[in-house]
Amino acid sequence: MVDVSIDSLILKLHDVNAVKFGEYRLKSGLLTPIYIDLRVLVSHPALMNQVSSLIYQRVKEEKLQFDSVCGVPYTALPLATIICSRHELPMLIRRKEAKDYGTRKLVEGSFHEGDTCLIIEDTVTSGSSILETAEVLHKEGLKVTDAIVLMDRRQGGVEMLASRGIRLLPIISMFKLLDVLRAAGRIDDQTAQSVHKFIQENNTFGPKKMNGSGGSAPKIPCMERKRVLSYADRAELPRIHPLASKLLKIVEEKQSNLCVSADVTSSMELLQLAESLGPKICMLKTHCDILEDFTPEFIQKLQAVADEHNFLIFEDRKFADIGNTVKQQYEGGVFQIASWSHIVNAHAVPGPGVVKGLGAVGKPLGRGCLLIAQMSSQGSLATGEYTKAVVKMAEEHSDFVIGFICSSKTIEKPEFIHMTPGVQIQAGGDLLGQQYTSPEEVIYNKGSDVIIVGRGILEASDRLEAAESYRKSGWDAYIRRVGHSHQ
Ligand code: 5BU
Repeated sequence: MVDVSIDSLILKLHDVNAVKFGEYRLKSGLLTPIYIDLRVLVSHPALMNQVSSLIYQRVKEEKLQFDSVCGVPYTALPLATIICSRHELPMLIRRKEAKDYGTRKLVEGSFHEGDTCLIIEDTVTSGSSILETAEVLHKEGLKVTDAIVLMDRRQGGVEMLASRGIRLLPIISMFKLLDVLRAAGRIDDQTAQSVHKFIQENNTFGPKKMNGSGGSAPKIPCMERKRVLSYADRAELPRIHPLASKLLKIVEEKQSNLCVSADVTSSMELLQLAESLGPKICMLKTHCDILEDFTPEFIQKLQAVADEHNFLIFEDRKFADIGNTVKQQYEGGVFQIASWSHIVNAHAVPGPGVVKGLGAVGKPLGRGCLLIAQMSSQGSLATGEYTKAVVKMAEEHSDFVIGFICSSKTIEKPEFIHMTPGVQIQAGGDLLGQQYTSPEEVIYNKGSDVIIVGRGILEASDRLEAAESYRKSGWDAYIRRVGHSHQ
């Protein structure tokens, strides 16, 4: 329901030229292939109303608590006015310059010290305009905890504001915009790809790239104190494995660090799961040997769904034999895993031969491997010195090993991906030793990158709704982690 109206809004924004494609020069001098100018909205009252309704809907969905609303001048001012007038909410106006007579106030309207003010904005690139408004409000003794934006260009604004204690809630992301316009035939694949590339190469939050393409916004001083890199920054690290980079880009783009463990026994059900949960996940994990009806045709269909929804496939095969045997198990047999699974995992128990054997098959195909450094099950023997030895083995084979299955971050090298199973929002476990930790704990406290969730989603009465709630918990925890590391 919400998505439908967002899709139609995106098309209308394109109709009225609020979104333009071509070559535009930004204030910073940088050339951008997409230009978003929502100032034209004021000439389209029906659109103004639709946007205001969507913003207010978000306020309700998130159950936001605040005492007043402030629109960032100027474009968001009329939007804030419509929302406040319709719903009888007190509004504040931030002046751009203090007037030179009378009270010299920078914020107009009545408020008390300690009040919370919700910020509304039309477009965010780096987040600096929201931050400026928040700082003016802070000086007057007001608190700002949340901001809603109509269009998020996905260039680091969410992360930068999180680092300043402000949660940014976007209505439309750049990637959604591109998807809808492409699906409607408004732009071709090449245009969509060039904008994707531009966005990914011009993240304004984080270390600047050597080529100087640092984005369009003023630099925020706190960037230099950064400890946790964003997914987007890690994707660009010079020594990162291409598959790890691809995964991190997917995570960033879909705002999802959720891997669903599709532990079902029918290939039809697995395909339905992949199709319906595809938009919510960065990866789908399989156990192909529990399927009762595995066929090469099923695999072809699964690959098509993975392409359509842009997620990776991870066969949780847990190889654990001598190199020569795992090589055959990976490449051949009924399953021919190497031909379709982007990622596989292995136990380090046999020694480095297991990685070498798998690598002989996987490396030429561009595949990646995760080593099992820790397990989620009770009484697991993969702890302490064993875990350390696994990490060392990974470091020595980083041309094929892209990361770990683990319960918490095992190494401070941002090129490695940490993925954690045994995740449920409810605490507890099962009768066979599985132990569950929450997405918040795994991502925020344990420093892992991806949550792997099976029954938490599969056993829910509404799997799609459950997947969305895991996606959101995992993503919010990441935003908090990146944010706190900058304070
Ligand atoms: P669950 O339904 O969320 O408990 O499923 C967890 C999945 O992750 C399941 O497929 C396990 O085989 C897999 N798993 C795990 O739970 N713990 C581990 O340490 C490893 C894999 Br390795």
